[in-house]
Amino acid sequence: MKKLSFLAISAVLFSGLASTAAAETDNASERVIISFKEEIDYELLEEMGAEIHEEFDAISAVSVTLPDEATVQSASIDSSIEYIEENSVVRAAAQASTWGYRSVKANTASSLGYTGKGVKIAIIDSGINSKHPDLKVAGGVSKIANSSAYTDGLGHGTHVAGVIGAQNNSIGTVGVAPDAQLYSVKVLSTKGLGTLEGVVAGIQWAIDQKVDIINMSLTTVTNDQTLRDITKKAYDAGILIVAASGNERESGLYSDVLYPARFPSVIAVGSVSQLNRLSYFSNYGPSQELVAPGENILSSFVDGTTTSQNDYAISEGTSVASPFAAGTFAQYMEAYPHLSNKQLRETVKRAATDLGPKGRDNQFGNGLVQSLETKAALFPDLKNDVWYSEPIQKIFDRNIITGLSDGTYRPNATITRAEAVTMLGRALNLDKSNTKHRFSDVSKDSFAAGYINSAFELGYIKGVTATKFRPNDPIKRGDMAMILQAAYGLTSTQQTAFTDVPESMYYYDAIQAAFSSNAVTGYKDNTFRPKNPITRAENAQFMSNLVK
Ligand SMILES: [Ca+2]
Ligand SMILES: [Ca+2]
Repeated sequence: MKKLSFLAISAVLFSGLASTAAAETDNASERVIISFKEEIDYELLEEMGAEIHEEFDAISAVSVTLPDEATVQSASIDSSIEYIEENSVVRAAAQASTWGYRSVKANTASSLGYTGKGVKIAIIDSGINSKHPDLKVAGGVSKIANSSAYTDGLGHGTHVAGVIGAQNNSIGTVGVAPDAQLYSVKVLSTKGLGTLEGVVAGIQWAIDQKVDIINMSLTTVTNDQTLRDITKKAYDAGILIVAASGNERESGLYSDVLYPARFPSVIAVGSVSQLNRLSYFSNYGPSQELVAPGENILSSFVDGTTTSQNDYAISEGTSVASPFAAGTFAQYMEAYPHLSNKQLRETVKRAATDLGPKGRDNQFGNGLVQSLETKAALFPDLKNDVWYSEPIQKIFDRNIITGLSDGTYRPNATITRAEAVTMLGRALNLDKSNTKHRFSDVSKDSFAAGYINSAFELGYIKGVTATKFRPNDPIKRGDMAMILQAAYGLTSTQQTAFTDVPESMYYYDAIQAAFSSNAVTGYKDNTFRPKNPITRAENAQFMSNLVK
């Protein structure tokens, strides 16, 4: 559908340009075509101050003049708008994005500024034609016998490279991560064949170069221990490894994806059509992790039989799907630079569009890869510019908190008593290797044991009994106030009448002291809710009020 509407718009542009382009050249305003996801939103157009020239009802698009570039930018991230195209002869006639590019929402991420900047991607393949005018190659190596150059004699690696990194210019196509640094690791010959040794050496080279992402649009049917070990080593080194699931579905021989995609350290990417159906050729099974566009994709190419450098070809295969995922990972890596490869893996799986049966399934894995649709906050599940944004950023910067293992922050989740003491311990630089164990229910190996021992020794915390701390219980707001009062020596200067904090309660003094020291806040209805578990966002706010 998207491709059809794109073609329709191109046609309109060609026929309409003669009468309009010449008339409006030296104008600060922007003449563009806006395509809406549903119906044309006239109210929004009026808000933007758009002057409407043509309406294309059949494809829910309009050609308009917008007051300025800033309006175009803000419109480009409006959720009701599918895409905006410049109404210019050069763009429409020249560089074209593929349906796959739009399908993974690379256009949205790109308009937000995520283009893979600063991310190093090794393409372990047949080489890359570094003379292609639409590609930039940062470096590379050949692990092919009798060939020291990492140029491409097959076209396969050059096609993969274009899906990830075709330059955003006036020619050819545009990649998902055009600003990523591409490394050509040549392990496949001009016949498309390679050896285990070559692939392993290529991965080793990528590890040594400290790349961020490895793309392997190659498969083998054998479970090689060396290949398993080297991919695990790369993964443990923090590299995201993305690989093609394989094109052997029709053979009926395999009940899962092929190798190396099948290894746990590798993200297996299957292929879907423009209708989001699993491609007839795409392997699938229990190891399928994601799917991406893999049919009818135009990308850069090199034909070994000619001397032409600016070739393009339409191709299909999980080899094409894998780089769509790799490029998308580069965007996420740019947006969330402090997330680990494992956290990014979980983040991208969560963001995928579920296809087929609800939830993860063997055909589509976690679904269709999707890039960012909004400007990234500190963690993927946080929003920008809300009450907790600053406090969480502040205590993150001071290493008091980290995200969870799946990359989220979960602002509304509760925290355990052990976690609360750990944050306090980090904030106050307590001795985390203190071995004066006090509580029988705090394991000596617990991440919090040292901090709990130190905090107890200093009189900041008490047990719930003489020997029990209940480290895994959620901590209540009243109890957190008690800890903060003790740890920061807070004293009460005035009394505030929270309707739910009677003087008779054990936490009365602590809440008064913490509140009059501006360490804690109550609710608008004049309650403090001392018995409620504190949320991670609330605790971040309390801690940020106290740390310098
Ligand atoms: Ca281009
Ligand atoms: Ca599903």
